[in-house]
Parts: sequence; structure tokens; C-alpha cells
Amino acid sequence: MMTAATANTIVLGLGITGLSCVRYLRQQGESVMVWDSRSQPPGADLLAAQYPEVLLRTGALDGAVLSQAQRLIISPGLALATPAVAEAIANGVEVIGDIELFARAVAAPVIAITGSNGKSTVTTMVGEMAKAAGWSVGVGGNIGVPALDLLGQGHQLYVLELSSFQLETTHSLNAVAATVLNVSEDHLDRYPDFEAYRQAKLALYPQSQLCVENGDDPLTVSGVANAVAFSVQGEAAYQLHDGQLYCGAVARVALAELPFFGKHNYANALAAMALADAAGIPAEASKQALVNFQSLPHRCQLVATKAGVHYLNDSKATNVGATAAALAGLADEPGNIYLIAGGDAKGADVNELAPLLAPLAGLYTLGKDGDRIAALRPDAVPVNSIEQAVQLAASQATPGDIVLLSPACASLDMFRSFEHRGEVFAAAVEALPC
Ligand code: UMA
Ligand code: ADP
Repeated sequence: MMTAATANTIVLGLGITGLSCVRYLRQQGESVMVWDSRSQPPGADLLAAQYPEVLLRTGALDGAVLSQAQRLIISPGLALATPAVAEAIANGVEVIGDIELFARAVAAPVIAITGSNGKSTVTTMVGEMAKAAGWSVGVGGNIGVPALDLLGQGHQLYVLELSSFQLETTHSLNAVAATVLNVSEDHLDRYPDFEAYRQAKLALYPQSQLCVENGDDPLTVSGVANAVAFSVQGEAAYQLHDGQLYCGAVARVALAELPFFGKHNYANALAAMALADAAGIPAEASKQALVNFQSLPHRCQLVATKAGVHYLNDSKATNVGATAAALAGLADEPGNIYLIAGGDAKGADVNELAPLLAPLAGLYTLGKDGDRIAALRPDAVPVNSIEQAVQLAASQATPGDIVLLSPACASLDMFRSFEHRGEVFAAAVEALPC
């Protein structure tokens, strides 16, 4: 049997990241083994079929065995603080993630995007900007396509969405430009405190030739010299002024031309422009991509208008900051807002939502931490299901009103994923009479 001693590299975790690491390392001719702490990890059948020579161990990680390896490639879903991993680190074993493997192999420029919210939107925007310029671009990372799977396709540019988990194990990205879009409470079930979470994100800046900071969020500002800022509230190199998005003195796009709403999305567009400029994407291509940008599913997406009531699916709002942005973005819309919120708050302080809930016409709460959100408004209505919430909201709303699913929480206490939650919402809306 292959042991840790014969496999110098152990891949920890057999999710889509672990599988991408196996694919990449086997291509390089490395002998690897995989260890997943779950008894039935998701990719086991695929691994056995495609890489029968790769040993898979399951069950509790053993620090003594891990300590015999030369290096561990750890998946983002596993914390470095996992005792067996911490033991291996203490014993001098190198522990890196898939993004670090990618960084060591990549030959074309990389743009990197992190932040608590807006990562997928900005990553997609920059990818679309590169495509509008006719470039071959690889878009991946936390957005869903493992970064290593993008290699070997002759891309001229890579645009990576990176999570704080991935950044903890990435040290030599050398991005041409990178941004920390914003920092607000998230994943506090994984970090000792908020500052530790923030520092995990800021670790991206020293790995970038240009840092794109959010002038409206001091938590993203690190004081490094090689920085530009974007702002929708004040003056910055990339700023919103007089209904236009500016770079310096040049008006680049008018808001009226953009097919999306909300200051948070204008901030996303400014950040994307700054990143694209740094990579040398022509300004005209960036503008075209923004003007044609299709909002991503489950992000403030209009799923239907029924009896004159607009139903918006913002299931990707898995933290307080995202729901706050949605409510702020909709504040100027005519009509009352009925909000459906709740789920797993991941240890966050939901009290920050209180002032934003006051102007709502109705609040329906569900899930593990639903009662904590319900406690912020005396007339909140706890419900058992999204279907029930949709029916109750529909019975109250009148033409021109908005029913918004923006949970401020993760979905996993009740749903398979945020996508599943959004689909349940859309189906409940579909089931309403016209
Ligand atoms: N797990 C175990 N034991 C193991 C390995 C994993 O219990 O040995 C569990 C983890 O705790 C987690 C789940 O399995 O609950 C999946 O973990 P993973 O590391 O295997 O995940 P992957 O399937 O490789 O997907 C990961 C990202 N997932 C996480 O960071 C949890 C995906 O982001 C990302 O798209 C993918 O790599 C490609 O880069 C998802 C995500 O939720 C969408 N990210 C978080 C977020 O956006 O907030 C950070
Ligand atoms: P991420 O990949 O960081 O989760 P997404 O682009 O998928 O970001 O958006 C996630 C949620 O955050 C959605 O609810 C979206 O409406 C909201 N959002 C998008 N951009 C921002 C932003 N700049 N600030 C706050 N919330 C945002």
C-alpha cells in the first residue's frame, strides 16, 4: 500500500479543488495521495476511475502521518487550524493551496479579486472586458472553476476570484493587479475574530504589482505605495461623479448606459475598470463589457413580476453586508419592500441590519438564525419555508412593490446551496397565481 512516506505530496480534501490538484500533479508526474476527513467524499468514484493509482484515505486526519509528507496541498474547506494539519505545520511540512500551485506554474498575467462581497460580479466583469478586447482569458477560482484547470489552454490573462480561505495558503501570486473590494463580517465561524479574517484578505496586496483599494471602505486600505482607489462617495482615481464613471478626468461610462442598478454595482464596475486598465485592456472594450453586462443569477435578479409585484432573488446574499447593499441599492425604487431573510449567520452580528429593516413593509424570517433577525423588528413574521414566506408576502404586496429574498445568511441549514435556495424561491414565485 502507498503510504504518506511514498507519496511526498498529500492532497487534503476531495472536493473540486482536491480533484483539480490531483489532475495537475499527476500531469506533472508526481506521486500523490488524497485524504478527505469525510467518510464518503464527493469525488471518490471519479478519482478511482481516472486515477486508480492514487490512494484515497478517508476519515479523521492523522497528524503523525501527515507529518511524514514533504508537503500538503490543502483544500479551502479545511482550516489550517485543523489539529492534524497544525501538527504537520509544526513539524516543518510545507502546506499550500491550489492557488499557490497555480501561481508557481502560471506564465501569463493574473488579476486577482477578493472581498466580502462582489467578488463574482467583478471577476465576471473583468473576464467580459478581456473577452470584449478579443483576448483569450481564463476566469476561475472561488467562482467555481478551479484555477489549476485553467492552465494549459494558452490564455493571455487569468482572472481569479479568491476567498480568504484560498489566500491563507497563497504566498507568491505576483498578480498584475489585485483588489480587496470590501471587508465586512463573514466566515466568523472559521476565524478567531474579524481582524484575522480581514488580514487573510489583505494578504493579497503584497502579492500584487498594483493594489486596487476601495476608497469608501477604510478596511481595504493598507497604506501600500502601489495603490489606486475607487469610490462611489468621494474623490478617487476611479470615481462616480455626476452620473458617470470616471478614470481621472476622463468620463468612461454613463450610469444611464448600464443595465444594472445600485451603488454597490457601480463600485464593482469602477473596480473592474481599474483592474482591466492595469492589465492593458483597452478602455473601449471595458466600456462595451459593462454596457452589455448580464447580472449574475441569484444576485438581485428579477425572477418574475406577478400581479404588478416584482420578485427579486438575491440568494447569494450570504452575509449582512450583501443584504445591506441590496436594501441600500433598492432604497430609491418606488414601492414597498418585503424582505425574506435568515439561515445560518456564520457567527455574524446581525444587529447591524436593524436600521435597514425599519423602512421595510414586511419581514419574513426563516432558518437557524431567523429568530435573531426577527428580534430586530417587532412585527417580523417567522416562517417555516420560503414557499410560505412568498405566499404571505404576495398576499400583502400591491402593484409596484418588491418582494426580495436576500437572506444575509448562508443557506446550508435548509438548502444544498445558495443556488438551490434561489431556485426554491423562483419556483414558489412561479407557483403564485398570475
Ligand atoms: N470538507 C471536509 N473534509 C475534507 C475536505 C472538505 O469536511 O477533508 C468539507 C469542507 O469543510 C466544506 C466542503 O467539504 O464544507 C467543501 O470543501 P472543499 O474545500 O472540498 O471545497 P471545493 O469543492 O474544493 O470548493 C472550493 C470552494 N469551497 C470552499 O471554499 C468551501 C468553492 O467555493 C470554490 O468554488 C472551489 O473550491 C473552486 O475554487 C464555494 C464557497 O462556498 C462556492 N466558497 C466560500 C464563499 O464563497 O463564501 C469561501
Ligand atoms: P461574492 O462572490 O463576493 O459572494 P457576488 O458578486 O456573488 O459576490 O455577490 C454576492 C452578494 O453581494 C449579492 O447579494 C450581491 O447583490 C451583493 N454584492 C455585490 N457586490 C457588492 C458590493 N460591492 N458590496 C456589497 N454587496 C455586494
